[in-house]
Amino acid sequence: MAFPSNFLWGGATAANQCEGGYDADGRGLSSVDVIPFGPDRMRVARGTMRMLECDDAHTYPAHEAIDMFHHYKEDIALFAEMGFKVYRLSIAWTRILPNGDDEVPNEQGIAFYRSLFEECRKYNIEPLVTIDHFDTPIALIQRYGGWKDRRMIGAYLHYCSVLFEAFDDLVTYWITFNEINMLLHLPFMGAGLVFEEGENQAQVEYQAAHYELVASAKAVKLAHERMPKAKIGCMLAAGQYYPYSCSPEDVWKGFEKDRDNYFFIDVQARGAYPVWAWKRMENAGIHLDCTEEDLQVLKEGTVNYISFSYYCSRCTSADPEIIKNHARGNAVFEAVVNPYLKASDWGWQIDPLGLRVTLNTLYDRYEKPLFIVENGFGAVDVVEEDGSIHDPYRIEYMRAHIKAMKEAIEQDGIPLLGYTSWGCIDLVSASTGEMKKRYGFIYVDKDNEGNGTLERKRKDSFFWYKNVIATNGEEL
Ligand code: BGP
Repeated sequence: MAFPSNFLWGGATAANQCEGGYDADGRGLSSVDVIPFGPDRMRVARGTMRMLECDDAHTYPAHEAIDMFHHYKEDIALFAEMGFKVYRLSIAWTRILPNGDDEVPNEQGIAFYRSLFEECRKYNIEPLVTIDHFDTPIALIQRYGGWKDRRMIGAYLHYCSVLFEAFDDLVTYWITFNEINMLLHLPFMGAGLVFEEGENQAQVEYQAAHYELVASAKAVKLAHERMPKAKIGCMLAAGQYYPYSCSPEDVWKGFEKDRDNYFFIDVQARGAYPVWAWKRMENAGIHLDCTEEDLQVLKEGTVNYISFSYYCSRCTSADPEIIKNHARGNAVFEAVVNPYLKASDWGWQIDPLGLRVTLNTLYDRYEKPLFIVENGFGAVDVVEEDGSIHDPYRIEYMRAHIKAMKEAIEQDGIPLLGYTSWGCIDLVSASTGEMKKRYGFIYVDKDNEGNGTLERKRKDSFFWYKNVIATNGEEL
């Protein structure tokens, strides 16, 4: 048997993409609540358009999402029916601390998550909690400019200490920041950064990254002090860069691009900045506010495991002519179309072997247990007249990726803790804000315009995944 008997099969979501209830029970406004649907979405997410409150000219998909806030019992029962061993979710920072750093937490927010975790426990589902999934309280952006400011470390730590206190008895697995490298690609979404005219963007980004890394290390230390059994990890938006050709220039370009992403995990897993990063910052004129104490904290706060998302590999070239051939769906990560791969309707290229490459690269680099916490296929689904939903494309994608994962375990000896597919229930897309881009085993009746009954339905993939879990990955 390839998969260990305690392998954690399950699914993943994020608060802002599924909960809704954005102002319910005293919840405060967060960065993700003000990222609109439509043409301004990317400009806001990148921090080039300032939007710190909602206006009537835009719609905001996070406000209702799939209303898991009111449907969580039904949804967790469906996860249990599939046999989930683990459910990855994130906590909405402002449901706990409406202003980001309130001294007294919002009891209703705590009660909501306690009830949700208890519901998981009822079915022996292990909750895996992302502390910050693209989620910076608006009050802290207004006061501090988000992660531009060192004071964010204290606010985050306070938030962590509230969570550890409130949920210690119910949660063992934690992740400090979702896709921490996203900060370089979507700075507002990743770190609440809005750029002023003439601001040195790289300086701001690397400074914010430093504060997040210190905050992450402090959270790891705190978790271990407070909760001896806790396992706390980092999280990377992974996917290897392939050189478009075997020209040394292309190989070097791919190597450098990979490093830019691994940089964060290098710090979180090894406890220090890699030597090239200091040089790179020096050469780019970046002056980091970094104290001796920070360096010590980074050393002491290394993670227990490395979690990551994997949707596709990426491809790059040193040739400007090739670079023009931009892969549409990989737009967040600058990449060119790989001629050997097919793509989803959103242009995300499909590369199961790339998952094995990624697993091996990460293990070679860090020698820590790995956890795949996002993987999946965003597609348009059609509900047949009889209510059934046939999604063979999703099954095909997942079968190939789970097979690659199995090979990495069986043939390469990779220690893998678990697999949580992304958007196990349909939810709002992070990059486009659409409902139409569906990842779920469970269909949710809601469209891009916000219409629909929110009724949940099982897709074909629901029954397929249930059998995968029941056979511990033997039958794919
Ligand atoms: C990751 C995010 C998720 C999720 C996923 C799929 O970057 O961590 O929040 O949404 O990508 O992306 P999308 O929703 O854009 O299809």
